Amino acid sequence: MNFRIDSVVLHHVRMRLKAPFETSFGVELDRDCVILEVRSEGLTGWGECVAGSFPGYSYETTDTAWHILKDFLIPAVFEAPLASPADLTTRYGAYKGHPLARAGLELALWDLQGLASRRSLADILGVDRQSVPVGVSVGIQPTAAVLLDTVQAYVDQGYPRVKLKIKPGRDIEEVTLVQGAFPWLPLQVDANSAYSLDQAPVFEEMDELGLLLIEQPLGEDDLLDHSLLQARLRTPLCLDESIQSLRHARQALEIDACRVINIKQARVGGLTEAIAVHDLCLAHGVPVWCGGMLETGVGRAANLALAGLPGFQLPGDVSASDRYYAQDIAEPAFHLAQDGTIEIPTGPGLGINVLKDELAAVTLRKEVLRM
Ligand code: SMG
Ligand code: MG
Repeated sequence: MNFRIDSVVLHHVRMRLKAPFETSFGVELDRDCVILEVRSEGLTGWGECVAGSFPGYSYETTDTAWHILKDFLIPAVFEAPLASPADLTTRYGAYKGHPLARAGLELALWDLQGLASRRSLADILGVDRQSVPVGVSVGIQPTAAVLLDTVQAYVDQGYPRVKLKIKPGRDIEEVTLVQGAFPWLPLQVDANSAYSLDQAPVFEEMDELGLLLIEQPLGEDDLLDHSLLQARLRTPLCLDESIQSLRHARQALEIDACRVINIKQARVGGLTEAIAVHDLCLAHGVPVWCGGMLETGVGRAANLALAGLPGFQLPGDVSASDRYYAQDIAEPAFHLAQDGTIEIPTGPGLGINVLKDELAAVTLRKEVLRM
């Protein structure tokens, strides 16, 4: 199959979150991202680049991604037809970094491939599940009372596992509080790299709480320190920011820097690399789960399909659409079922329909790039 890419429309969107989302690196009230509309021979594929408004989670921002897409990656796809989404890796050639920008464009090509072949993304990936178990990620809350109310509300909605965001000074006490109130609830924490190895005693104390996992406690470039920390704990460490490629995953497993991996297709530069990380972990018996970047319905559809692969053994941060936005830019909305799962879309490609009016309503700037 050959794709000749005729044009790409970039949309910088800003969507108001239902509630502010606070992590160790800052608070987000709005979610910025770039929506990509890629036209190829009468078909339109959609992608989402999850780089946000400030370099908190990643060095990439919506503006850097826009620049990289417009000036380098998109011109590279205009050069000649592509045989498959995986072809992008060679097409990008010597360009370094910017995985979030790459992944956004790659996603639109997967959508196109599905549309052209009338197959769902899940089907193309060889997924045989109909739905995937999900959890919810709870940001740092203003007070203990609000934290308990927030968790209660998600539990009432049926989320079977909760992730708590932590940072120095806002950790053990809050986790203990939630655990005391919901002793049966599977809990995990995410520090977004806010600690250093000399704070290991915090995690040794946390080790007693029987958490599912501790996500990204140390720096993104601290693989070695994660392995030193893991050696002091029974609770599995899970890496997020540190794993930006298959090579990182292999090296992390080799030095026991983590025992679980959070896979985000965006963070590793696209679905192709995400599948490679999944396959490596599956071969090593290392459980993975699907991370989230507060995606719109576009990115969420891809996450649901990816999370259907057999190595995804833990609930993902792929919550229902109504966890995030009052009005999404794509339909259908994804709903939490009574058994704590969300259905994987079955329509061709991503299986979604982008709502042009809703998209226009949240678009700050738009640019059409032609071959
Ligand atoms: O999409 O539900 C979601 C958010 C999940 O906590 C979440 N993501 O480090 O894992 C993580 C954070 C990054 C969010 S930055 C916008
Ligand atoms: Mg994380």
